[in-house]
Amino acid sequence: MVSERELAAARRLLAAAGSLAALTGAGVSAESGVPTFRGPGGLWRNFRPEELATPEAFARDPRTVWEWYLWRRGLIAATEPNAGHRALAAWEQQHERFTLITQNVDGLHDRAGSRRILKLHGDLWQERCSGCGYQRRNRALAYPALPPPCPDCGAPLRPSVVWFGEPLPRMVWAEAERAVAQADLLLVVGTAAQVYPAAGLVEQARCAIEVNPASTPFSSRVALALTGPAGEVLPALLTGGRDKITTCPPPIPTA
Ligand code: BV8
Ligand code: ZN
Repeated sequence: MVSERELAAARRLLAAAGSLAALTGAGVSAESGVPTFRGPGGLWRNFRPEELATPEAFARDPRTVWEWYLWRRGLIAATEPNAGHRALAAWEQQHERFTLITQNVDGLHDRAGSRRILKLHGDLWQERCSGCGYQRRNRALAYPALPPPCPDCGAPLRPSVVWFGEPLPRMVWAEAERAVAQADLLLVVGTAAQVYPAAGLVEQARCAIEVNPASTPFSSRVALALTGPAGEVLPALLTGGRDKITTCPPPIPTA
């Protein structure tokens, strides 16, 4: 659990930060009921990432890959954003200099009201053609045939997410690196910090606070590791506190 003393220290760092960025992972959606990737009962539990979240898997068996994504869409459609998503959306409304960067493809930050979101790994509710440039937003939970054909050229449509071995969207990645470089403080929320290059943003942060019930490779290197669930810690942290200002400890040493 997070102590009041740790929360007060985190609020002081937050109050001292002129600009803030947040990097979220699957853990921020855990309290909404969306399984994480690596946790108990996680999405990867029954599959290996290489089996489904790669272009090779899609080329080999597009039907199975689509079935997995449609199953995830159905699961996510039945959930709601939680207090952690809403706290980040509320912070964005009150602070100009705030950038939300997410590894998640579930769309729960959008549904919580966040507007300025850098989606590093794409969006489960977006589809694009593997042949031409066609793309669309779609909330379909089922299709008459899998993979769905592109309405323009007939080639298979794919979920517009970034698979392993695929590059992140260049502009989004550049904006995320710039946001972290300009941020006085980075909130690292609900990520095991195992997937790169996203996890590398934590190393680039001047000062970071981690929110996670478990430890990660960065827990010993951030300014503060708040050991608790995002749905509780973020509202407590982002409601603000008027403690005296402090400065952040020295930058995170690279590994
Ligand atoms: C790239 C979209 C280069 C799809 C995802 C060989 C070849 C190429 C690259 C590599 C390679 N070997 C390694 C790499 C790099 C690879 C990588 O990092 N692999 C890892 C596994 C080692 N990365 C890539 O391939 C990336 N691309 O490098 O391209 C390139 C460049 C130019 C040209 C060509 C190629 C692409 C990576 C993106 C993969 N796509 N998602 C989909 O969703 O299906 S990744 C996937 O993992 C999700 O996006 C997820 O968000 C992300 C990270 O996982 P986490 O979010 O951290 O989730 P996890 O379950 O792991 O952890 C949850 C955490 O929450 C835990 O810590 C838990 O304690 C915590 N938690 C639980 N409950 C709560 C909580 N926290 C707070 N509150 C709670 N209540
Ligand atoms: Zn097409």
